[in-house]
Amino acid sequence: MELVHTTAELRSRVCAARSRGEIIGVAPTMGALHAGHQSLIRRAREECGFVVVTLFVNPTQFGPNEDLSRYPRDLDGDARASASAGADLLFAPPPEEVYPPGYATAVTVEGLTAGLCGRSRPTHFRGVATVVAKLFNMVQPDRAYFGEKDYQQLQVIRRMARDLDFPVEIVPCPIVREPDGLAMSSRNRYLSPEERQAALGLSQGLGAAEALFEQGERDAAALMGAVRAVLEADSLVRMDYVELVDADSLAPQERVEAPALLAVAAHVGATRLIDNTVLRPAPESGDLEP
Ligand code: PAJ
Repeated sequence: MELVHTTAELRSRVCAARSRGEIIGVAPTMGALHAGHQSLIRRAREECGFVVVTLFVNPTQFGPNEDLSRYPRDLDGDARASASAGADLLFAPPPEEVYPPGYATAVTVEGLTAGLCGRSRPTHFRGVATVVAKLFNMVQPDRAYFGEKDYQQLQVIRRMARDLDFPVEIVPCPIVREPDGLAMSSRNRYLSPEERQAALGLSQGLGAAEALFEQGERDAAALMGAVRAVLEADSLVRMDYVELVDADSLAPQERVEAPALLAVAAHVGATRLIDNTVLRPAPESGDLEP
């Protein structure tokens, strides 16, 4: 695997691969790579002839009081993790390569960004959409791999790619979890042992709601209440939101009648974590008739 820092080097490697007839895949990341990121890289390796991992801690998607300055950075570890998952190229640009002096352009996706994480992080998705648009133009991938862990981000990027005619297929990848259920996240390394234990409330709350759903519960308030009850039981956890929304439009729902996203965000100590699950009602038995 090769490591490059400039767009010119990146372009020359990608052009060479494309002229060999390879399909180009990309997994955009902010580094501090874990098995969740590696699942995206492995999937790209299976489906593409040339796999690019991008590593850029994007300042524009962090709010003023968020964790930009202390976000974990480990280029050597990330290079090893990318290579072992099968990447061909790691692109790690410095900030001025992405945002040169005088930079003045942004991409805004309306609607999908208003609720869920957009409510408490009002400038976040504008930063994400802008940098992902730029990364798509820099890499010019055929396929781009994103995790369902950041479900709203995935929907925002799908919408942007469609709206702006990026010739890229967005490939969603399932959430990778620790053995006890905690969704893997670069931010998990901020957690003290007590907070790490408390953080289990997110996946356990979602699990409680999933169990109710399996028993036939379709009422959003009851399903969200099951998640809240678990989170409120732990004093180290401060809930940001629990919401049940349509899995495509992200519009709030009162009942689960089509695939619905049950999403949670909470602060555990000073660390903000998110998790989600998609609840899929079985088709009406009539739908199964030939
Ligand atoms: P980052 O948080 O580093 O995540 C990079 C990618 O890995 C995202 O698509 C994310 O959904 C995926 N991912 C993270 N944890 C995962 C897990 N436990 N299971 C499956 N996939 C997981 O998301 C970003 O960076 C940035 O916003 C970015 C898209 C790179 C733009 O800056």
